[in-house]
Amino acid sequence: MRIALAEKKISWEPILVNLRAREQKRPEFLALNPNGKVPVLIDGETLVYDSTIINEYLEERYPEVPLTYPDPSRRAKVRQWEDYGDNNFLLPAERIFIHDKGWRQFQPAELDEFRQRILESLAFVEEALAGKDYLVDRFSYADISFAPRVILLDQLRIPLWHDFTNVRAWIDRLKQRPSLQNLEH
Ligand SMILES: N[C@@H](CCC(=O)N[C@@H](CS)C(=O)NCC(=O)O)C(=O)O
Repeated sequence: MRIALAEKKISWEPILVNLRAREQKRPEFLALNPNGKVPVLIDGETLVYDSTIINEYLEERYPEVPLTYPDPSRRAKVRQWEDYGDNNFLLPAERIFIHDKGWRQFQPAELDEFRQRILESLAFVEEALAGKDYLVDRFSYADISFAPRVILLDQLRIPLWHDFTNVRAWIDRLKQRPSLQNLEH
């Protein structure tokens, strides 16, 4: 969502929610998102939660800088990548990230499994990127679903296999985008 806002050049102000203090489960936050999770977007009178749905809202409300496609076929491809990225890459990457931060502990075997899942998902991305700069033609929500964590692979201690040349080039390309620089993690 922060990447989409930056790509679309929409200014915004953060309202910080302390997850460790479980502020997301307080009644005043549950009134914004009954699931008790961040992120939530407040845009004037409009309230939207869940990053995928927020991104869809941003696309429809601010279409000037497009991050998906008008045609149903490529639009579906972008959504599939978003879904794949969320479940197969972001979820295990997020767990390693919060383990490293000391917010929640996982067992070594679980961490190994997360790393394995990440590598498997990147092997799939490697194939998909053959001859392409981005997952679906130009930069889109497909890439955004991986971006915030894929640029941190070194920090997550995921060694990229030498033969992952397409993934490496894609990461370099992502890192050059202003929307991905100075992204707070
Ligand atoms: N599908 C949701 C997942 C949101 C989510 O899991 N948020 C995490 C932080 S990244 C959260 O709020 N965790 C606190 C909790 O579950 O209590 C989305 O993409 O917005």
